[in-house]
Amino acid sequence: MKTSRSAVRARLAALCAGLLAAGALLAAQALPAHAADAPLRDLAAAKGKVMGTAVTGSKLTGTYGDIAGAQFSSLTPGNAMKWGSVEPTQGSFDWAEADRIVAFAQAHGQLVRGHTLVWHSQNPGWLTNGSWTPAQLSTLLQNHIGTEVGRYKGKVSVWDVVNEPFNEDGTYRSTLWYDGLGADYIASALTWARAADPAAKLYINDYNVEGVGAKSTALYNLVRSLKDRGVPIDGVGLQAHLILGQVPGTLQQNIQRFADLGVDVAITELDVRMALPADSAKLAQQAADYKAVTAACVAVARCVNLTVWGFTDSDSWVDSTFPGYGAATPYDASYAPKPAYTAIAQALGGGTTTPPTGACTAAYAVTSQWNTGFTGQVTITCSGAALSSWRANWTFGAGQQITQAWNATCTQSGSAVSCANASYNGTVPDGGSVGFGFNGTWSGANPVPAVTLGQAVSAAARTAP
Ligand code: G2I
Repeated sequence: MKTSRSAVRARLAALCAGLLAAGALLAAQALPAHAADAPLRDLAAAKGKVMGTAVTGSKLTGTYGDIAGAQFSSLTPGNAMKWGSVEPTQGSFDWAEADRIVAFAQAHGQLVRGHTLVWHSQNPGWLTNGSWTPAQLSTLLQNHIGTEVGRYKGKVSVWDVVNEPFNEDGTYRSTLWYDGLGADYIASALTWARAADPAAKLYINDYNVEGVGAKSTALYNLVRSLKDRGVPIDGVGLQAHLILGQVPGTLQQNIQRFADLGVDVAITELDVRMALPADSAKLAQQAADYKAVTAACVAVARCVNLTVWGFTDSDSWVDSTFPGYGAATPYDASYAPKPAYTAIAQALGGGTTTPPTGACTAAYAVTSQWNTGFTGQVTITCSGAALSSWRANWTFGAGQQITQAWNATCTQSGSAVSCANASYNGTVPDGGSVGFGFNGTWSGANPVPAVTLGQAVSAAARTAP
């Protein structure tokens, strides 16, 4: 795959150089388009699943942004939506990183899983250091949920409303909320979240609840009783922070029993940590572990979302929390996919077809330019490959703004542009090409961006939780 991709890149570089010399402005990037190389989000969509990752908003540029946008159909802010992040001082809010992640997701046709509204950790100091009556605590929590869920109404489609409510033995964890309000803080939080955005899916999320055991059974009993009482609960999140070689044998059975209660299930924070240094045997075991988790989700229709807790080893909580452990994610710290990546793809039905023979590429050209405006054209060409739908993404480097597009639906959020095929030009046959055009404004400079090509997310993948 690497050989073919670099060969294609070399051919494109030569092509670009020639065209630039001839005065045309062009940028292109190869997208190998055979099934083995389909992004995880497309493979997951074909199985009726959403493929997600936790992200850090400040990193969503360059290669990190390219991979986050191309491979995943759902983003979870790793920290940006936690109470301590959004309201560091009482009454004074900082939504910058959360907004950035939401805008990126919108520009890339992705869902956002909001994480998390009610937790014992990462709360602001003013909250944890205060002394509150139960009535005050209740009001604080209701306002927090109303403010945050309300702000992202219609933009965040799933919330981890309550995070980590249980101890390992299945008793309730002693927290600010449990100690002050009793176990019904959970029902209250869910009810307030439903009121703030009736369309959002509401989850309870915990760790060490992947297999059948005391803790997962406590969660199971809680969900059953909430449903019996008519409290709004749509799903459970199994975090799945796993240790190499320790995927619980009862994972699929456990997912199924929650599904049988009538709720959705999501694997919300998957990672598989190993003692460092990594070696090929450990990476192979890790691949088997990722494959087993993915397969268990694929096997249960109501397992709707598989999210990794960071996609690259350079952006994982593991290394600082478990000294001597790491390498827990599907891409290494230099963004090379690891065997775990291939394992996820295979468990989603990819990676089993003929090796690549060609690629589809997107070429960007400025076809005319005047004092404040310009006309651009993107041409998608396939050779030895074909597309049934497409999405061209780029980032403007100098404040350019699209004003109008034809033969594609374009959205621009900040500098990020994403253009999906129209209803009539999604198909690009082997040996064929399609194009779309747009008008934009520019000032000072109008540099040519690099265009990355992906397949359009299906309507089903966009709306599923
Ligand atoms: O701990 C792993 C995850 C367990 N489930 C709930 C998740 O919300 C949790 O995420 C992690 C984040 O990935 C870490 O990034 O939660 C940690 C805190 O419990 C996050 O770590 C914190 C560090 O402790 C802070 O020092 C740091 O300022 O990340 C902060 C932002 O980088």
